[in-house]
Amino acid sequence: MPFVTSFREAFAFSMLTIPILDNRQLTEFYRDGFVIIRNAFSPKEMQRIESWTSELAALPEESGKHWVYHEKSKINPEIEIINRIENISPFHAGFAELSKVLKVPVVQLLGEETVLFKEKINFKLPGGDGFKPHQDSQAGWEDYAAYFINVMVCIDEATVENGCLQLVAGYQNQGLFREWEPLTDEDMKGMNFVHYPTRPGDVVFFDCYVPHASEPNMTDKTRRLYFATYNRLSEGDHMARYYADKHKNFPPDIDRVPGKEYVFRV
Ligand SMILES: O=C(O)CCC(=O)C(=O)O
Repeated sequence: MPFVTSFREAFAFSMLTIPILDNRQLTEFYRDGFVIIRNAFSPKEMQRIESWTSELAALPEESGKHWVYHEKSKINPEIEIINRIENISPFHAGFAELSKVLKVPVVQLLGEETVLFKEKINFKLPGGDGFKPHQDSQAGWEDYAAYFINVMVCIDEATVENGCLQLVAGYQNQGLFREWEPLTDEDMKGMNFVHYPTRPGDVVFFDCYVPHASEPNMTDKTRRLYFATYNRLSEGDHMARYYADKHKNFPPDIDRVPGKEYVFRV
C-alpha cells in the first residue's frame, strides 16, 4: 500500500518519469547495497533538471534559503568555486518534484513509507575536490534514524577522469565502522572500490553503509550529481532537526562567522 500511495502522489504532482525498480534491480540492491539504473530519465527530462541546477547556482545567496558552500579550486587556488548546494526542495519547486518522484522506488526498496532526510548537489566543477572513502552514516546520521537510502541522479557525465562515484559492493550489512571519521586503511583491507561512470539520466541507489569515494576533478569538464536521502517514515521526519543541527556546526558560507574555522569531517 505505501508504494501505491507514494506512486499516486508523485504521479499527480509530477511530469517526470517515476523510476520503478524491477525484481532484478531490487535483488541487486539487496545483494550489493547499491544498484544503477541507466537512462532512468530521458534527455528531455535531464534538460529540465540541468536547467534547475544552473538556475539554483545563479540565484543570489541569501541567509534562510538554499545553502551554498564554496571551495578553493585545486587547479587555480586563487579561484573560489561552488562546491555544493544543500537544503534545496523547500526553496525550489523543480527539485521538490524530483525528490517526490525518487521517493517511489525508495518505498519499493524499504517496503514502507519513507521521508526525505536531506538533499544536495555536489558540483565538482573543474578543480573541485574529491571525497575520501567513507560511509554516509559516519556523518552522524545515526542520531536521526538507523537506516537511509541515497538516490543519486547524474546531471553531467561523470567519468573516471572527472571523479565519478566509486562504490564497494557487499559491505552494507556490516553496519557502521565509526562516526565522524572517514574509513582508515585498516577498515579498507579487502574492499574493492570500483569506478562507476554515469551519464546524464542515470540514477544510482545506495544505502548509508556502502563504502564510497571519488577523486578530485582535475579536468575542464563539470561533474554535477544530485543526491536525495530518505529514511523510513516510521523512524520520524528529521529534516528540520538535521539542518538545524548542521547549521550550528557547518553552516552555509553566507551564515559563517568571519575568522571562525569550520572543518568538514565526513
Ligand atoms: O559527489 C561525489 O563524488 C561523492 C559524494 C559523497 O560521497 C558524499 O557527498 O558523501
